[in-house]
Amino acid sequence: MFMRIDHIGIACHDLEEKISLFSSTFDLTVVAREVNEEQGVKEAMLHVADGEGGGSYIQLLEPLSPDSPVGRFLAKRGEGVHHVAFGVPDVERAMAEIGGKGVRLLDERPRHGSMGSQIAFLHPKDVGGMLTELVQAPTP
Ligand code: MC0
Repeated sequence: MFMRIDHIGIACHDLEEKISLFSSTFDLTVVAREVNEEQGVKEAMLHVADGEGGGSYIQLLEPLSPDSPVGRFLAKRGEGVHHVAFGVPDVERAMAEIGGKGVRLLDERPRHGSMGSQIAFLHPKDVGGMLTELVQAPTP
């Protein structure tokens, strides 16, 4: 079902500061930046490696407001790993398969994600406390 780890999402208070930290510490390059109003985030993707069906990335996330998923996470838990995203060939099929196993889907339909992807989230309480994202990369 999963082709690769697409990205690790990291919640932070100051996107520019964390871009500098990750770029200089790990020698990573920012390949995309976006404000995603629907998800309530300003984010940057730092390329790590290429794998089957696409790349893998560190995604840095700054909330657009305290009353958003990442804003609430920061208030409750502080900065750190917010979610793990897996690359899938077909996000709607993966949602149906995983939802059919009793895992709660946080999205009724795929939503717009980084770099033109289609994404959907699974409830962290149903998968061992890990907020999980499914990512279908855009067709080249
Ligand atoms: C909350 N919980 C988490 C969590 N966020 N557990 C693990 N990882 C996280 N990131 C836990 C809380 O501690 C709490 O457990 C329970 O889940 C309910 O959380 P809450 O405090 O009520 O917080 P809410 O209202 O924010 O709901 C959490 C939920 C929400 C995961 C349902 O954040 C959500 O729908 N997230 C999906 C969308 C999202 O995260 N978007 C931002 C990234 P206790 O035990 O205390 O009850 S957008 C993105 O990443 C895009 C741009 C992309 O990749 O392309």
